[in-house]
Amino acid sequence: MSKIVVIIPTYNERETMGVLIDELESEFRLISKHQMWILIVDGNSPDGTAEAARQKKKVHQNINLIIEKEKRGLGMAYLTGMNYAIHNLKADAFIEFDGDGQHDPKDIKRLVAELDNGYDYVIGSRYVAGGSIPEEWGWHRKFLSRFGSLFIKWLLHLPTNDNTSGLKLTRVAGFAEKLLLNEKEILSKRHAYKIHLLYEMLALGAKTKEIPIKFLERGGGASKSSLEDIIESLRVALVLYFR
Ligand SMILES: Nc1nc2c(ncn2[C@@H]2O[C@H](COP(=O)(O)OP(=O)(O)O)[C@@H](O)[C@H]2O)c(=O)[nH]1
Ligand SMILES: [Mg+2]
Repeated sequence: MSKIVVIIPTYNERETMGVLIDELESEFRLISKHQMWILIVDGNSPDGTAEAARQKKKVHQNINLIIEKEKRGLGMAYLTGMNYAIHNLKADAFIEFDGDGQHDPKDIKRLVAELDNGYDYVIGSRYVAGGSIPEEWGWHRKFLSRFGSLFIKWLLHLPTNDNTSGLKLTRVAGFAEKLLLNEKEILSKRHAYKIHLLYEMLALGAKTKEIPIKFLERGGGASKSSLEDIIESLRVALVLYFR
């Protein structure tokens, strides 16, 4: 029996919060082998996301809620969640999961199944056979996402195909516990932290598997990623290359 914590960063995701937690809780019932937990890291959303989470916390005992002082970037929210999962919740593994409806709660049990199969790092991949990005995306967005992953793969000689995926499972013992999960060491406070941690996990020799996922359209609300995140991703990839 492992303790697995699903970390969900949120900023103005009130529209999806309640339904998402309900769906996750019902999926958890299918995973009887493990103890499943939810950890929401809210960036002090003005829209009442934390309040929606608090309502669900009253009903379910496996929900933790951290409210940051302010929105500090996706990477900062995840680092806060990861450190809390490792040190306070004593998690055996954690899952990075978006709070906007783009990740499918049904994929959780597929990630966990690969942990059971002995993998240390399981990536929900949009760019392996069976995976996909939203049909609705414009061609430029599709191109940037696909080309970005390919460029990172080529530059850093990575074995993985989706190098900016936001849905993944990480084993703590021997892996996450060795990552330098702090503001000083991480190369990006925003979305690009993902490239840095992926690189570090592979360098640690994590047994890695990509499983196909369908990346969905947002359930509501608005994206917080921007052109800055694309530039930042390029910067992080280049820093890793020159190291
Ligand atoms: N706490 C916190 N959550 C964030 C921040 N930026 C994004 N998020 C959340 O992280 C998840 C992924 O962000 P999103 O903007 O959808 O990224 P995209 O899918 O790459 O456009 C969503 O649930 C966001 O609400 C932040 O600075 N702080
Ligand atoms: Mg999103």
